Amino acid sequence: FSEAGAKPRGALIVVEGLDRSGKSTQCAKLRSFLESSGHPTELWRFPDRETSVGQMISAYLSNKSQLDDRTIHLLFSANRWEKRSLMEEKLKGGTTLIVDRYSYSGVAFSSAKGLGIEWCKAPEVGLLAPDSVLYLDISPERAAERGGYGDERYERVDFQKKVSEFYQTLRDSSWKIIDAGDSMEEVEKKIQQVVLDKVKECALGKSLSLLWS
Ligand code: T5A
Ligand code: NA
Repeated sequence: FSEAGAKPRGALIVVEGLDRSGKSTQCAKLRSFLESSGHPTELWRFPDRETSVGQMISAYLSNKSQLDDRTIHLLFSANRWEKRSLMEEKLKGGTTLIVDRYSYSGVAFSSAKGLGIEWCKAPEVGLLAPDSVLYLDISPERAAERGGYGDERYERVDFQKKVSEFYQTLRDSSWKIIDAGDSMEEVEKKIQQVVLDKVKECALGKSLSLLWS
């Protein structure tokens, strides 16, 4: 993507963390920050509840429907695959994408239910690998004290503990651990420099790679 005349590509920035760790709050702040710094940016989220697959996922999460554990896992994955080509197009066109949850959520949540981690990773192989994963680190107990907790299927402290253990097994060099117990402003500041550096690196020709190969 660094050939002469090619547009500098956008960065794929993923934000992960337990339920109520502050991901959506920080994604919105990060988007305004990047845009005001002159970087074309879009905010995406998974599950994308707008698509037909996303509507099935949404019904499941709000306990309006029941699905077998493997079935819902594959739907979450399909929901990422249905956006993959658009994702690549946007990045190559120079747009930075901030993505609120991605394959790491997919694997951590399903593994916490007892599905094998390798089985969980398999359908994610070949999706675009993030340039940076910001992991908002908070204890399940503190997260549970935050607004709206307990409304959806996975929002139970014991389950979130298991999820956090599986998240740790997925860490690699693209991850940055952010203390999400700090104030919103502190968290925001910590994220900004990490992301700005990554956006510059991508514009200078860092190549896109694929999960988990
Ligand atoms: N899932 C997801 C899978 O099982 N497989 C998958 O493949 C994927 C993609 C839905 C569920 O699906 C699972 C994971 C989830 O259980 P979702 O739609 O992302 O995922 O969930 P939401 O309910 O939208 O979001 P979260 O519960 O994860 O919350 P956030 O986005 O982490 O937190 P946020 O920003 O909404 O903040 C929560 C509250 O805390 C306050 C906010 O004001 C808000 O009230 N807050 C703070 N308070 C104090 N200090 C701070 N620093 C704060 N930051 C935020
Ligand atoms: Na959210």
